[in-house]
Amino acid sequence: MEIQKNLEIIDLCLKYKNTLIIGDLQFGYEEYLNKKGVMIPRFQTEDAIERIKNTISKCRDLKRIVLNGDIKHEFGRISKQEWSSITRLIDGLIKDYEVVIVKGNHDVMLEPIIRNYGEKISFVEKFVLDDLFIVHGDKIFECNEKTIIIGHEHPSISFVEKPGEKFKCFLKGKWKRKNLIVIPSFSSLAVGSDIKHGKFLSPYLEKGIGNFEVFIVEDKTYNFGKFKNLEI
Ligand SMILES: [Mn+2]
Repeated sequence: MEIQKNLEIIDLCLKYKNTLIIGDLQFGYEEYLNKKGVMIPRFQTEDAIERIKNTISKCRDLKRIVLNGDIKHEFGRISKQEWSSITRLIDGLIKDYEVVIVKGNHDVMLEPIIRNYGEKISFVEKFVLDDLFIVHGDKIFECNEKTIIIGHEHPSISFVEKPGEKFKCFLKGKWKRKNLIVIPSFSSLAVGSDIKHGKFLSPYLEKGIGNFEVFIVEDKTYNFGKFKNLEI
């Protein structure tokens, strides 16, 4: 589904011309939970890599992959699981694509991994693509482009009929006079924070999301219209 001209939602990602933009992967989240005593099996990396491959297979003429921050979960250190997951993913991607990693707030220690790849990868605070400005979303950057794309927020939504179930969603609205698009988290474990609670992490969303359109991703993408008009 086209969320705006030339910008298409494909599964949990956004495609613009020959570039695919992927939201927060949060690798290493299981290891972190395991350490906290939550015993869940470690399937996240397999899931994510399969899902990325599947998404890529739906895109023609792809040349570039942009990972929009929070590739890893833990702050301040790199766990074994994160190191091997990130290496496997990047090894796979750089064979066929130019890879751009936009720095997220959890990515403070990502440099040692990325350094191994030399110039094949760009590791940046922000990435400009024609009139798109891609940033993680944990802090505001000034920009001249018309459309800002962020992750960080992990938007999802639940409905009264099924209060226990959350659906990942894209959000599209305005920030100042620019278009703002929020990509859901790509992680199968971090389903996301329910946008109904009205508390937002990203400073780009501090004025609320009443006028934002909600696009839910399930078997396909569903446009649910404006958030303020939803009966939930
Ligand atoms: Mn983040």
